[in-house]
Amino acid sequence: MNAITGENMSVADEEAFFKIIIVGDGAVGKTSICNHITTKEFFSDYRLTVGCDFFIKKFYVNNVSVTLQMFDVGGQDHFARMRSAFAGGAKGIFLAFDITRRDSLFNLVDWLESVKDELDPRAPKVLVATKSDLNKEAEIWKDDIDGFKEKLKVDAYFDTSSYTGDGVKEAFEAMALLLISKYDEVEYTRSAQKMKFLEGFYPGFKA
Ligand SMILES: Nc1nc2c(ncn2[C@@H]2O[C@H](COP(=O)(O)OP(=O)(O)OP(=O)(O)O)[C@@H](O)[C@H]2O)c(=O)[nH]1
Ligand SMILES: [Mg+2]
Repeated sequence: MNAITGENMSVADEEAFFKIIIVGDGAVGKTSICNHITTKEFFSDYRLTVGCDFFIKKFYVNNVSVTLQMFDVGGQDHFARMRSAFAGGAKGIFLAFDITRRDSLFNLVDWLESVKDELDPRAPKVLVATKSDLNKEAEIWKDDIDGFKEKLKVDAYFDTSSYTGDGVKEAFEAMALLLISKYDEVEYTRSAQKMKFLEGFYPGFKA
């Protein structure tokens, strides 16, 4: 039993917990993908994210329970100054672009640049193409995407649609797997993260 938190540490130790961020231009479908993975709801009207939205979802990969805390950063320009603040301490990043808007892929270079100093250097990068149900209106071709996979040095790529649900679960499960493979177990358990937090409040604190 931990004296300060009053919790049985051995229970919390079995769970992984990561903060991740999802970035990309306004209206590419970042909030929609988070809505799909958490509640399966789809809203056809556009409700722009003011500042940042927060979602939480638990996955089971390789017998590990992985909780992802998702920071869904508003993509419209007027929120640009807040971006790096929301990215602080993120352990992984989704880079999202809309297949019907060519600029949204090219702008991911700037998006990554604007948050990269706040990310853990090991943070997995998962590139997601959104709105695959609208592929008749696509403005982006496979060669463009292959070029950006290299340029952004992404760890994985998925075609997704929050409307049909295609590829969404796969993208999040891949992120969860990448996270547990890139970080040491001692870093990602809830208890380890709580210890770090407590050390900040009680200098010299030891479990
Ligand atoms: N057809 C289709 N429309 C989608 C899909 N994903 C999102 N949309 C639509 O695209 C619009 C923008 O979606 P959002 O999820 O709000 O976009 P966002 O990236 O969160 O936008 P910001 O919060 O401004 O950064 C909405 O009208 C959604 O219904 C999809 O997979 N297919
Ligand atoms: Mg949004």
